[in-house]
Amino acid sequence: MTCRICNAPSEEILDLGLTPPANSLLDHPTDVQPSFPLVLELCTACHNVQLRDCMSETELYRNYLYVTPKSSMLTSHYKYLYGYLEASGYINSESFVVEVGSNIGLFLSYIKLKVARVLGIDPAENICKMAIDAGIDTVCDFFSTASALEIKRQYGVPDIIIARHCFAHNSDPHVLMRGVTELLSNSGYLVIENAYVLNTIENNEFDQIYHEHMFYYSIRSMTALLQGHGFGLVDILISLIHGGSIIFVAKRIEHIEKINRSVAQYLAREQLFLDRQAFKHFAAKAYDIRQQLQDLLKQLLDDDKTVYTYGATAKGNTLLNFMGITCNEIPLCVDSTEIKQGKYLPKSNIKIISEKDGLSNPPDYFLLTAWNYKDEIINKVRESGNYHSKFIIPFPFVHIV
Ligand code: JHZ
Repeated sequence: MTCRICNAPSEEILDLGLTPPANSLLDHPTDVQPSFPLVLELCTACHNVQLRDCMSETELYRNYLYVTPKSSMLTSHYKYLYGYLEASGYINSESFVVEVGSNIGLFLSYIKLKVARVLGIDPAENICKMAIDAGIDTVCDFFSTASALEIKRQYGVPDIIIARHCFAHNSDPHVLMRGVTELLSNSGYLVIENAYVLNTIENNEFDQIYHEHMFYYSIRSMTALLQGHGFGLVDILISLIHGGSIIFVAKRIEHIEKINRSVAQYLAREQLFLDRQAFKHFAAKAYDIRQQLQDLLKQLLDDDKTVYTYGATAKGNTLLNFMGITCNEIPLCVDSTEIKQGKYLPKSNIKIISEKDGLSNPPDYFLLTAWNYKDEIINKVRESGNYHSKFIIPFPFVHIV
């Protein structure tokens, strides 16, 4: 197919089969569950990694079930991110900050008192309502030229636009960049945080592939995208959040005065390790991990052990459905998000229960589908007095804690 960043031809890397959208949780296990292909491709020119087939954004996000969880790891990440941006002079107490894909506004709540003004924009009506109820001014819309113009008219021009984990969520990121070009002040900064494809590949995290993730950014593909809109990178920050994320700081090219050496350093590392061979290895590893997990689960069930999953995550659904696991093997999934509880995971039909219910009647093993919160979740379970349940961690290799 064709690269949606630079239009060069793309080659298939991995086909995970037909899968329902990861956050399409079911009210009843008998509900109709349409499935769509999940095929990953690599661009031969700009190294962009993308989903071959994209679903419509309206279908995916208008009524959305992903609510940013309350997590000490996330709070530490907000502190780290804000601290870095401030120390580098990209943000200060005078800044007007717009966050794209602001969800329930947790990041904006964290920085609200440190800056002059904050505004969120998010397309999910149910989620925006939660943000507004929490006191975060939020425009309910997709980010585009039209909504950017409307924000400019109503709220003015921001000094910084932050987009955390949403540049992958649109089949055409040029739409997002056109919105940025329209809205951001001339010398303003654009901060884009996303799962970093080099981490995804190195840690074998094939479960990061699902319909909401239409792009898997590298420094090279992000540079190609930005350049098409007159922007260039001025800094890069790496974080452990969400299994390994990258934070790109960009500016209009004509306003760039200084480029931090992190950009050249991380690019050199990427050029060394992110090649065709790495993607071949990644694809092979997906099948290895599937086999190991299937064997482990069979052995545990043969030994009459009980297994639940922990975290009704989007990525968990890729993992379970690629493994072919259903409620016949794993009856329950524990998750802290109220609006997910009582629903069923798509295709596997595993029922979601609260942490309280999961912890009052714990299984022998939890398959940790929210492995990115590993330490936090294991501590929580141990602090509840449960020293019995073990945890199966799927990545970077299958192991038990
Ligand atoms: P979490 C989401 O992916 C969706 P998911 C999205 N597409 C994206 O890009 C990434 O985030 C960044 C629960 N939990 O964040 C809450 C507990 O039960 O890994 C969540 O449902 N107890 C926007 O869905 C889930 O786990 C806890 O103590 O793969 C975590 O979901 C904690 C900390 C979380 O993302």
